Amino acid sequence: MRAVGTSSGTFLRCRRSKNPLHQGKNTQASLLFLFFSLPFPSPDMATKSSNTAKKKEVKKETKLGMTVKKDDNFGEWYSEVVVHSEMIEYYDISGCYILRPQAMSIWETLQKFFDPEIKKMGIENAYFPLFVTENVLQKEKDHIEGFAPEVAWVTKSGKSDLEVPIAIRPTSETVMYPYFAKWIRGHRDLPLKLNQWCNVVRWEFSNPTPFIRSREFLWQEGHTAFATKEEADQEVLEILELYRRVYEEYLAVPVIKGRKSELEKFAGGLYTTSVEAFIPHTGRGIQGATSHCLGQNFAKMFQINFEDDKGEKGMVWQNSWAYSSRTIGVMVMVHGDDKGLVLPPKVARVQVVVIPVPYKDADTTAIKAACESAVKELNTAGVRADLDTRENYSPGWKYSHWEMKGVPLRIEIGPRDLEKSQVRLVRRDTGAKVDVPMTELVEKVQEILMSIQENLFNTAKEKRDACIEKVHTWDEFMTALNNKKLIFAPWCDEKEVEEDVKARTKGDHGAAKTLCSPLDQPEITEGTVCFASGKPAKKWTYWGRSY
Ligand code: 87F
Repeated sequence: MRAVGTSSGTFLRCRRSKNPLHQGKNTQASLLFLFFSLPFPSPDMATKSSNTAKKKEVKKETKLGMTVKKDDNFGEWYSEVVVHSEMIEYYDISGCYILRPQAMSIWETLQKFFDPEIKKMGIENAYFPLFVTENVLQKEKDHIEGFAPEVAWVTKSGKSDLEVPIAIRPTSETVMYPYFAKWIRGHRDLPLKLNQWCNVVRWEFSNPTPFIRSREFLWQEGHTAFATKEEADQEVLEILELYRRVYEEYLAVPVIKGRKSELEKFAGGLYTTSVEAFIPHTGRGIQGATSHCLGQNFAKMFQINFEDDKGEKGMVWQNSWAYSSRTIGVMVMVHGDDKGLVLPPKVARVQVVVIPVPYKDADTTAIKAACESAVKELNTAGVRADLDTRENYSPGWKYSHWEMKGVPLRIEIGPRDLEKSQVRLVRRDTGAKVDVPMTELVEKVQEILMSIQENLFNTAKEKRDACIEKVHTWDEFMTALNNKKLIFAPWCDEKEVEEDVKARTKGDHGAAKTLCSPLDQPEITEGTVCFASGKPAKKWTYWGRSY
């Protein structure tokens, strides 16, 4: 990547990836786009055509955009879901994606939960620059070494080379910590607790996937400094609990809170905790978010010192923690089905879509009025309801359209409903239909939305739990791995043994590694040995292939 100049400033230009995987995705993206744009016009186009066409043409019920089944080809299914649900648009730089309102609104909902929670903990928002000099970036050599190939650089402004190349932040430790050193003098300056909402760039070369592995992504990164290790330890767990809530309470995705192995932890830190999700369809674990205790490693490097109340010099204890737009991808993978996206009501931009079902000679004006009043009533009660009044699409087409977009609940109102003063509610998660009296509309809708949120979590948990396999021996481990299980095994907690397991399981699908050792540990009974080394087991640990 290099910067190219225009009259208005510095731009980044990237060579197209030679990696066939990347090219494949782009080709696939354009095919998807073609497929989608030909037979099924977007809502905008639909409105325009309905305004201009003299004769209103009602489209026949055709099969909507989803062509691949989740069980048949998970990767292609995922690409279809994120595009057809209008969350993602592919972009002409491999690994970069447009987050459309449908995706951004989910990100904003998570932000609206997380931001006030960290503020209650005394954490303040700040914003540090996107760019970092080579000098500063390389300051913490050990930390940056393994990551160096992923750092993107700006080397030009207009036609001239920059005097020194400037990196784009892949994370902000080295950007922030020189200023932590400047701002922290005495114990009264502690704790210093900052967070920033921003984008970061990591020029990944392995299989880019929308939300899950993209070259630019959104995240929050928290960076805090304390006088004592105890305070830092406590915060690590408080943040981890917030991450659990993001996944479980909002995205309805079950996660395991745990500690990373020495091999898998952030090398620059003291220890790493994470929430880990699991994708049953691929049998892969996925790190959902991380909360690190950095110890005093960065304090040493950046000389972040302070004078305590007795006038003695000390070094700060630091943490850093982040969750990213990956959260959205995990949600899509866990809940989505053959009809498309399935959104938990708490994060759905539209929670309820109301669809008029006019029959030939029915009183369409009365049906429309009933629909409008239902939407109004729901909106007033705080339910995010929307009305699909488009006249050039059949009700059946609309059902599939909104199902593909993941809307949790659909309301149908037809002549017979009108006669009986009732509406029909159809759940996206189970497909269950129920007729309710109009007088109980708000109450019933609220009840069902809560039940959908709960059901999505419970179903996901049941499916995940059904994949967990407890093993004690190497043979059991290999069988479970080949059966795409989330493996739970007693382990000696030795780095060399994990390296050995990785080496022995290396193959086309990637090696198995530790996901985390759950904070909630079952007892290690007398005589329990490590499944891989036969040495005495020290902890129970989750293993598997991962994203
Ligand atoms: C890629 C390029 C350069 C991960 C990188 O997890 C540097 C890095 O430091 C890098 N990829 N990391 C580790 C990030 C650690 C840490 N940073 C703050 C977090 C939470 C938020």
